[in-house]
Amino acid sequence: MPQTVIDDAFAASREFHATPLELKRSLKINENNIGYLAGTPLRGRNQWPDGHERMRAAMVTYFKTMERLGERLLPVLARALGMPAEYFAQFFRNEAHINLRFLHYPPQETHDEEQFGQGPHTDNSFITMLAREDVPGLAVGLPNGEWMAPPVIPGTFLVNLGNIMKRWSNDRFLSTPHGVLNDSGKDRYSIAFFYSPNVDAAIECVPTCVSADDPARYPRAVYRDLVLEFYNANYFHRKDFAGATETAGSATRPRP
Ligand SMILES: O=C(O)CCC(=O)C(=O)O
Repeated sequence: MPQTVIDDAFAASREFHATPLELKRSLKINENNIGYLAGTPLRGRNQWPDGHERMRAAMVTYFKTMERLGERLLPVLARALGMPAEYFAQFFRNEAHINLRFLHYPPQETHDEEQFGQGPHTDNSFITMLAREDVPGLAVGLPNGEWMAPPVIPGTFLVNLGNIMKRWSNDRFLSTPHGVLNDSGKDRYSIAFFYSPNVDAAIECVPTCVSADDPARYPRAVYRDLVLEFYNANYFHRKDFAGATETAGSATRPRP
């Protein structure tokens, strides 16, 4: 991943977040989290502001470059679970489900410890690749319940495993609780690339993670249904919003 693609994407994100509030409001997140196309849930067109062509191009280039990176990670993750290298590719073919989120956390003026930039949660993706700059704020939850601030290592992404990986691996790989509290006094930007299978993929615990002693904890499920369930549980703007569920396994303040 060339550093210029990342730098241009951060510049594009700053450009977007600096546009007037009315313009951003006109692109309000919708029922599909991106928009509907031909009535098919989770297949949608992005919403773009008029003008800002360079911004749009930088974001699209970033998206496409990250998608190739995601595809290259699939064999590594399959082998890590003892499966043939090509195993996961079939589930990501003909459009993986990808959300790219350009995040802006203004400095928090409050010292209220419950006032998060993003509350503790796990992602619903297969994996999430996070680009960060040198402004702290992210904390990840460790299995012992402590929170740590992962250092920003130049030239790297932070990779969080998501709930789909947890499900597919029958809990051998857990999804990472994380949250953001920007008390740095500066604006913080990050870019989260949520990489998940095709919405029609049937997710079933992989055979290497299931045995007589360790039976499957999850039934076979179509990824689209899992996403819609997650959106309805977690996003207020969904018409079927059912009320927040605990997604992080812990609701404690992330403490770097
Ligand atoms: O901004 C960050 O560092 C984390 C982003 C994040 O947790 C998310 O979007 O799920």
